[in-house]
This record gives sequence, C-alpha cells and structure tokens, in this order.
Amino acid sequence: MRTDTAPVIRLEDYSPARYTIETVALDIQLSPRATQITSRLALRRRDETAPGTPLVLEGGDLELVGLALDGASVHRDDFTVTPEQLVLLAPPEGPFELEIVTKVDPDANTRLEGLYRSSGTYCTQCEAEGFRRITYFLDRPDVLAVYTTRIEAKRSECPILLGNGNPVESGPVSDKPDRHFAIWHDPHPKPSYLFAMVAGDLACVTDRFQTRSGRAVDLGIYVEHGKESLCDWAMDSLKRSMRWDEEVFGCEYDLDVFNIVAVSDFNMGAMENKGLNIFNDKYVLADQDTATDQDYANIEAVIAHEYFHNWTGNRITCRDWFQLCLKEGLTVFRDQEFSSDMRSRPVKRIADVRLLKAHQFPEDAGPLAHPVRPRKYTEINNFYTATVYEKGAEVVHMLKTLLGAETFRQGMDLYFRRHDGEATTIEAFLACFAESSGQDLGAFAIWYEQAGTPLVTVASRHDAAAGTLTLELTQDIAPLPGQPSSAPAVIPLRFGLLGPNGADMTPTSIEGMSVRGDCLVLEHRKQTVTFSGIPHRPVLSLLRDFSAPVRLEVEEDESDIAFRAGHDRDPFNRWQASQTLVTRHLLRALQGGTSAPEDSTLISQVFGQLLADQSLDPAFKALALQLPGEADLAREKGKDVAPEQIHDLRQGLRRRIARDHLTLLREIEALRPQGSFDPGADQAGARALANQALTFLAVSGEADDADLVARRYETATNMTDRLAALTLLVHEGMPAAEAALEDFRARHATSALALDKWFMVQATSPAGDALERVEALTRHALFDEGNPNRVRALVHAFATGNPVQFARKDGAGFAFAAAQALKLDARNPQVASRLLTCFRSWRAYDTVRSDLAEKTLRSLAEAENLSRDCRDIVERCLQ
Ligand code: 0A1
Ligand code: ZN
Repeated sequence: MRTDTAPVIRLEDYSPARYTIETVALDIQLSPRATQITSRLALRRRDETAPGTPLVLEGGDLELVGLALDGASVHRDDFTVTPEQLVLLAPPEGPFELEIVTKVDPDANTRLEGLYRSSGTYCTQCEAEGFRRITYFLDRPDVLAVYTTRIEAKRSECPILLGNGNPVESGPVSDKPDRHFAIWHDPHPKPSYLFAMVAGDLACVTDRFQTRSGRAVDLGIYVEHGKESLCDWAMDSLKRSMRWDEEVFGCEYDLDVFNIVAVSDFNMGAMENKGLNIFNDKYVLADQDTATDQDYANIEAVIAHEYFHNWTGNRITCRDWFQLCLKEGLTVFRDQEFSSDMRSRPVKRIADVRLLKAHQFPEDAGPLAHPVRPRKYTEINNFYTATVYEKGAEVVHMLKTLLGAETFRQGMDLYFRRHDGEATTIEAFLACFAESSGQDLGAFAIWYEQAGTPLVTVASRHDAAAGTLTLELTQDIAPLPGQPSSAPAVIPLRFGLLGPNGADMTPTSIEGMSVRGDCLVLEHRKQTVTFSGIPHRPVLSLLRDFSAPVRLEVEEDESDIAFRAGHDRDPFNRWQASQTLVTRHLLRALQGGTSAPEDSTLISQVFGQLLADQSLDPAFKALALQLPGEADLAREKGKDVAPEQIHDLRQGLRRRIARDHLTLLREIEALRPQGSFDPGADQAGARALANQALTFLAVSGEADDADLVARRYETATNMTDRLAALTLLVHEGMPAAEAALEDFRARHATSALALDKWFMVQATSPAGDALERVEALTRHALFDEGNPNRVRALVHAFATGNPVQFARKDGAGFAFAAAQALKLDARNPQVASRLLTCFRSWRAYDTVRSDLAEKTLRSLAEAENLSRDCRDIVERCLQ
C-alpha cells in the first residue's frame, strides 16, 4: 500500500475561523473555457484573533489573476498562492476589503464540483467544498456572509441568468452588444456551500405561492426546452411542501422567488442552494410514459427535502462538517413525515425501513461503519452516507417517540427560535429538546457518537398461575474497526401483547423497566421486565413501527410469527413478521445446504392468507407479498455468503408460492387499474399489487403466464407497468425478452431518463452472461461515462444491484467494478468512490469470494494517482 496519506480532520480540533466575512460581492464573467470571477470580500479580524494573523483562504485547482487590498494591488511579497491556497501574510488590523480575481475552465470540469457546464448550461455545485473551486475563500460552513452576485454572459447562449436570493437588476452590457447581466442579492447570511448560479438557454415553468403571512413567492422550474410538460408533478409537490412546512413545523418561506433548475449531469440527487435549488433532472421530470410510480414518489420526496432545507440547513446550518446529520438527518426525517402525510403512513414507514436495512445496516456492520456524527474524516464527500442521512433520521424519529409529538414540536420551535441565523451543533439541537421536555438527554446522545447497529435479544417466560409475562432483554453492538466495545443506548421499544383473538392485551402493571405510553425504554445492557394481569401466553409484538434502528432477535416459534403476520394491529410488524418468517426459513435451508419443500408450507399458507385478504390496503399488500431480496438475505446471513445459493433458494420459494396460489394471483393481477393515469398513492398501490402478483406468475412455469407477462409489456400504458413486465422478461430469461428490450430502446430513444432504465434492467439481470453484456454496454453508443446517471444505471447497478453476477466465483465481477472505478476516478472522483462502496461487505462472502475481493481491493490500493476520495474508501475497506 502507498504510504503518503491525506491529512485526517478531527472533530476535537475544531476552532472558529480567524476572520469573518461580512459581505461577498461576486462578478462572474461567463465563458466556456475561461470564466473570470471577481470576488470582493468585506473581512474583519475576530476579536479573539491576534493582530497580524495571516488570512488563509482555501482554493481548489485555481488560477489567481489578480489580488487587491482596500483598492490597491497586493505586493508579491505580501501573499503566497498555490492552486489550493491563498495566504495574505499580514492583513490589516481593522476591517478590510480584499478583491480576488480567479479564472476557471467550466468545460474542463468533469468532477462536477464548483462551476461546470451540463448540456451547455453553466451551473454550480458547492457542497461540500466546491466554492473553493470558484474563488479563494474561507470555505467552511461556519463563515456566514451576505452575497450579491452579478452574472454576465452572452445573451444568445445564456438568456437565463440565475443566482441566490432575489433578483435586483438585469440588462444589456454597455459596449458589449452580445452580452447581458443580472444581479441577485441574498439578504440571508449563508455559508459558501449554499452559493449557486445558473446560466443557460432554459425553458421556465412558473407558478405562485402565497405564504401564510401573505408574502407572494414566484416559483420557477427551469428545464431544457421541450421538457416543460414534465414539470407538473414537481411543481405540485413544491407547493404542497411549502404549505405543509407552514402547517406542521411553522416554517415559512423567506424570499420573493424560489427557483429550481433541473440538470442532466449531477453527482447527487439535488442541492438546497438558497432560493436556487439545483436538481438532478431525475428528481424533477416525470410523465406517465417515462416515470414509474416510484419515480413520482421520489420526486415528491426530494423536492420536499430540498425545500425543507431552507430552514433545517440554510437558516440554521452546521458549525462544521461533522455536524452534517444536524441538517441531513433532521431534513430526511421531515421529508419522511411529509410523504407519510401525503400517502399511507404505514406503507411509507415500511419503505423507509427497507431502505435503511438495505443501505445503512450493511454500512454499519462493515469496515465503512461510522457514527451518525463522525469524529474524523479525510474526505468529507465520502460522508454523505446512509448512516448520516437515514440513521440520522431514525435518531430524530426516536426523539419524537420518546418525547411525544407535542413536546417534540416544542423542542423544534425552540431550535428554530434560538438558532436562526447560526451555524450550530448537535449538542445545541439536543439541548432544545432537553429544555422543552425537562428530560436529561445525555444518555440518548450516544446515538450520535457510536457506530454499529445494536442487536436486541428477547427471551420470554409466561407464568399462567401468576398471570405474569417476564421478558429478558439484552443489547449489544458487535466489535467494529476502531470500536472494539460499545456503550448501551437508550432504545425505545414500542410493544403490544397479542391475545388469542389478535387484540392487544392490557397488563395491570409493568415492572422493571421505564414505560412511556406503549413504549418500553431499554437503557442498560441487560434488563428484565414483568407484565402482570396476563392470564394467557401472548404473542409478542416488539419494535412496533420500527421504533428504533436495531436488529431484533426474539426467541419464538414460527407459529407466533405467522400469527403476527395475520393479526398484529401494527401494520409495520405485520409486514416484518412475513419477512422474518421467510428469512428464517431460507436461512435454515442455507445452513443445511438444501431446502426441503415441505418446510415452505407454513409460508405458502401465510402468503395465501395475505393474497385472499381483501381488507388490506393494496399498497401494503404488495409490500407484504414481496419476498425479502437477495441482498436482504445475504445481510441476515452475515457470513459465508454465496449469492447464487441465495438466488436459487429464493427462486424456489417464489415458484412454490406461485404454483400454490395460481388462481388468486391471476385474479389479483387482473385488477390492474384501467383508465386515465393518476400518480397518486391509491392508483400506484393498485399497480404495485398487480405487478407483485405478476412477479410470482412469471415463474409459475405455465405458458399462459409467460404469455401474460409478454402481453403486459406490449399493452402497458405507463412506465410502471411497462418496466415491471420488461424486468420480468429479462430477469427470468423469457423468450420475448430481446424483442421487448429492442422495443423499449426504440420507444424511448429521446428520453435519457427512460434509457437509464433500459441500462439498469440489463445490468441487474441474474443471467450468467450479465457481466459480458454490461461490458458490451459500456461500449454502446448510448453509454456516456461523463453522465453520472448513466454510469449509475449501468455500472453501479451491476455492482450493487446484481449480487450473483457481481460476486462471480471467478472474480470477474469484482475486477470489472474496480477497473471501471479506476477509469472514472480520473474524471469524477465522487462518482468513482461511491462505486467502490460496493466492496463494503466483502468480508461477508465465502472464502473464495472474499479472497478475490481482498485481492482486488489491494491492487486498487497500489494504484498510482488514486483520488483522495477513492483512496479513503479502499483503505477503510481494508482496515
Ligand atoms: N445536500 C444535498 C445533497 C448533496 C450532498 C453532497 C453533495 O456533494 C458532495 C452534493 C449534494 C441534499 O441533502 O440534498
Ligand atoms: Zn439534504
């Protein structure tokens, strides 16, 4: 392994900036190969800073063109400069103005950080440290300044010029007939990572929103010409988000305009720049022909997420990047609440927990595990993780569960009141809840400090004579690199005790543990709780609504789990029970090496009951009928994973269920919604159920069902149904697959987002030739390695969504992912390092595969010129 290492940034080393920047006046002269940025900073030495302390500004690959202090150019001996740093050696004691002129090349910017062009449109991405790629700056989130931005460009190329805040002035540039300018002013002090500008030839969809105190806000969604008709859902979602945040959190919008720009080349999902959100177009554009119901739900959630950042992130931001969860965990929690209110709350909860378990649990169990608030990093871009976002949201969810909705809201109100306009910390956030509730949250804070998913075990004893039920609970976190031991956490466990008819029993007393409402609070490593007034042995329902991000192991019979699957009044636990039943069954079969088909009888019966139950919400029913995925099963197994065994066993169970319930499945499949398309939750739920039934029918082995799948593809009237059928045709290797793929490609030739799906279906096929196909697709005319969405649709989808072929026994899947990452790294380190996280669970494979994966990682570690982003992931994977 190479020995040169990037510096480690540590939370404990935080100290405030030596200087403050009060105002920033930017003048941006746009040109594709040579954009010139003049930045005038009003600076002031902080009282705590000794006079004469050098001013150290960060840069990223910058070229300095000019430097002036209080109007006079700075002598060469009075500063030092590199592309990465500008140091003013002896700044004045009092306030001063520094003018910095830099030059950048937007067309050469393939990293998509700083200022770049996407399909001809100039745009910026400054989180986390992109602003320093535009100008030298104190590029850290605790330096808050008021920005005025003047943008100048060729009018014919860029009729639209957008900045943060409110528009101030615009017009032609005197003496330059082909150029024009616009000036934007943002009155709200903000950190540099929230700066944005956009310039291009874009179409605009407009609307208006009136805030509850009467402010009229002009809303704009800017897209490529011809895509205006794809913005309706995004605009509708935006207006609903704005109203919801007023009603539920008392947060009102604070500028005269709110603009969203959709670009096709974007590293992440979207960015909450003040008043000027920039989006990956995947989270804006939708119509029934090109977007699935899931896409519609994602658009609604991401639009809301970015909008909600206006308060949780922008008005109140992070003191340093270690506090990232302060804005991200809280804002994910808020967008989850919003979607729950717009749709079915239990269905949303199940979907969120599935994502958490699929992405965050493996991260938290492997070498990339880190606390929700990390204590050190070498590359901050690698910490935009499922742990910071999704586990961070779960921690806020637990806070609400423990405090109750009303006290939680009081804590939020206090947070908004007390910290508006500040860059703050998790401690300050928690203090608001401690104060509003009068509770000591010191022990709760461990959720931010400690990595790893607690395992909670439960053993129960029922004493019929005494009418008592006793539970013995333990909690522990398995050792992790850098965390050999752990402290107990405060774990809220919502519970119910199911009586023989399925209704909850009410104990007369509960002793041994603190109880808040329907919630037991586990605080120690080991605790015993006794319920009295329980004459019959109940079926336990623990962790209702997934009240804490833990793994739960309960000593209980399969029949109890099946009972919960049919009777629990908590929909989350009903869903969880059917998943647990299948997981236990398949893991048992994996342990034994084979599965006896008769073992599946109970599962088939439970699925039969679910299928026949007409009282269930179709969206819920669709989720309950989904077998745990192959990656879920691998995660639950935890070691000696051989993905093809998991695949084969799961397929066997799927076929068994299909054959046992053919008639019911066909009936349900036929209830597919007809008539005009509606992306709302009701119709989407009905489609999900029909397509779930089709998923079983596709493996029934009956010719009629194979014909049905092909027919569903041909007659589909929306993308959800078309893609569901196409996926089955391709993944089950059905005869109509190739023709359907060709049809899909031709039909969607002009929609990049739909074509991403074409790549993804092929990348995730379990067929033995999938890798060869994916390799060939990297050479296809439609593949574009500069477009992150396309790379994710093909290469990432293969490495993270095709467990069997990625982990081929000859190591070719690993080698392919590594080679692609190396190639990408030279162009876009952020996208490359994300790809490499596909190796995060390499130790869980069987020895043949883990040896191969380790070799691949070691050869990556030897590579010359690996970016800091990729080196960080590779080295942490190997630790
Ligand atoms: N803050 C944005 C997402 C985002 C994160 C990191 C980025 O670059 C490293 C870019 C965008 C959000 O939460 O939506
Ligand atoms: Zn966010």
